Amino acid sequence: MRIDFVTLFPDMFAPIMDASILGRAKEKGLLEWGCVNPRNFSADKHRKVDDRPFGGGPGMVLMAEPLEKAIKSVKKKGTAVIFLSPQGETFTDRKASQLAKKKHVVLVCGHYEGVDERALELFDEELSIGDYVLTGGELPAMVVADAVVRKIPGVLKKEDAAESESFVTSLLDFPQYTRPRVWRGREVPEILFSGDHKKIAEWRHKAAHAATRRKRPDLMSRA
Ligand code: 4HQ
Repeated sequence: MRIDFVTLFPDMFAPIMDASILGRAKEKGLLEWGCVNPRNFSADKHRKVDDRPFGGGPGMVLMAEPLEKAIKSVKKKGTAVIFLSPQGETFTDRKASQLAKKKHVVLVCGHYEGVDERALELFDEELSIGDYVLTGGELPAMVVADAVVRKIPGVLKKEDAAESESFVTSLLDFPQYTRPRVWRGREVPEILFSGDHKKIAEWRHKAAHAATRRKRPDLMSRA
């Protein structure tokens, strides 16, 4: 997959996108990514990309023209163009699975008070990562990229296969334990030392149900 970020702050991306599992995905040839800066497509001699809102009010609005040119410079046949904003449909793990099937995704990061309303037609989808307001769309775009890239076959090790996970099974993860066997007087459940893999799987399934009922009952009532 290739991901292009349309952003006024391209320096924010490499520290996240080239580290850890995303970095390894790139090294393995499973991910390519790049940034395109609308400032490089500004018609203005001062490379202006924002202006004051018509009708007055605080802040600045991103102009449609440099955004359109930036998107057009990377868009191909079959590209999914996505705008990150609190006004979007909520991003979910299910949406991540859908996007993971795409060959090319463009994630457009807004700034300031938002973008000119007439630019919305440039996007296939508008997604929100949650009901809170951030300073820009860069972190949301990387959140989406992270959740999508880990779904690409070969990105995760076999052991933590993306399909067997929390949200896919619509349950929270079962509790995990590691050494030491006793910590501050608290013991690891005996069953985990039994060597009986069927019994352990049953116990984990029950524990996942109990945790979901207690912490996220809203997940249980879903499909
Ligand atoms: N912003 N989910 C404001 C977000 C956001 C979110 C991105 C801040 C867009 C204009 N994006 N800019 N929450 O808070 O996606």
